[in-house]
Amino acid sequence: MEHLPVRFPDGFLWGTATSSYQVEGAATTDGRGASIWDVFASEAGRIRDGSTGAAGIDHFNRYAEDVALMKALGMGAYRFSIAWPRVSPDGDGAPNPKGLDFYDRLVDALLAAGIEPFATLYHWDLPQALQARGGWEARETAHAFAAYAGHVARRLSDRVRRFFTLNEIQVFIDQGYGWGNFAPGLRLPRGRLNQARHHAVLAHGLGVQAVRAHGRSGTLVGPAENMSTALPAIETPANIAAAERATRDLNAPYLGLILEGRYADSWLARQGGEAPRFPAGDLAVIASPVDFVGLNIYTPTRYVLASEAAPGYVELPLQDSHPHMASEWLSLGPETLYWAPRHCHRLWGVETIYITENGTSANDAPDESGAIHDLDRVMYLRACLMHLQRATRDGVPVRGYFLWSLLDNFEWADGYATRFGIVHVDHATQKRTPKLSAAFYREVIARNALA
Ligand code: IFM
Repeated sequence: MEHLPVRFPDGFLWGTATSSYQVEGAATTDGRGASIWDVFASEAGRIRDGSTGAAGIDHFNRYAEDVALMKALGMGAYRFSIAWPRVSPDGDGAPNPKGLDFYDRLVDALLAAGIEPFATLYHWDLPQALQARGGWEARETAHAFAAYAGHVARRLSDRVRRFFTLNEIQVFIDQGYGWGNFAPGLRLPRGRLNQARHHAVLAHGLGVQAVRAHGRSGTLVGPAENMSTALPAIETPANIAAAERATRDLNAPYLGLILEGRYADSWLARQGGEAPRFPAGDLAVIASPVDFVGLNIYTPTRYVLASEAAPGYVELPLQDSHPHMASEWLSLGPETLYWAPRHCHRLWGVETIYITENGTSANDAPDESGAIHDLDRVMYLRACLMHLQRATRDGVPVRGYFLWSLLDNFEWADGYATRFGIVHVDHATQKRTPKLSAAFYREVIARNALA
């Protein structure tokens, strides 16, 4: 039988992603201020292995080595985030030029290596000084974010063409302000949580406007959200339509709000009088046109079947036997790489989509020779990329893919023991060793295909 490669469209962009607090370290260097994660992680019992991100994986000092690794793997792009407390140690006021210098150096190294920089403006490391003034519960935080975004755009947009605003609003609001397992560790009642979420989504809109106002002409900007995704349990037209409806409901206060410019009536009705309060102009700001949408995709949210009864679908619970990866929350469901971008395109007409994160944790350990054969990750990535390729084949406008993550790093409340990298990091020595999955990904990139 002829072996046909599973090809991606010409020009498809392949990269990896990281975030500032998870990799940089250098927590006080060059005037960096404290972030909510510095404070949260230093509190007893917050992080599973008792660690903090203070040292990260020393990317701040080892960025040149890390860029060389990317180049050796053939990456076309790198998605990193900028630490707000490096640029604005107190959250607002004049920018700290030394804090921005690090991103100058990183961007220059990337460009010299032929790797396109994609910068995320906020990946959860809110300046602690702003948390002291209410954090995302305070409307001023959204305006401080816009001022900071303007500083970054002014400094970097001569070399960085694409910016993402905030990473995964859903996660940092729900887990940081609702469940309390992420910084700042709050468990707010529903009304206050809705207000904090509204301010974060408002920050996205103000950030889009700031990047356009202060960036070079031609600078592009959009959100990076972990879109909750409903999958049709059986791929019939009726179930597919039901999955689209369910996905729209699931994302009502995030991507739905950003891309439709309104809170869905069904979502408002469910808030029982505790919907956010805001001035009339906010919705237009939030819906400022974006140039692309970034989707972080790990796990399916629901499987559904069509139903005659409202809301037009029924959710099917996962069976106890449903497989998951090393992180218990990461249920296997590689079809999400097909359905998430397809729903995003069909529901909201988005014409440029990047998969801004996808990857898995695995219990990786070097063997006696020092090699790391992370077969679980290779299996997971291969399955995900098969479904992503199906999306591109069906005309869904996905333009690039950023694997999470380049390197093992600080996995938030799980600490360093949970490993997401395709490059192993020895956390005692900071030694980097590419895993089998790095070799797998290098082949995918080189062929622009699953071999
Ligand atoms: O490590 C995180 C990242 O910071 C945000 N998205 C999910 C990843 C894996 O949990």
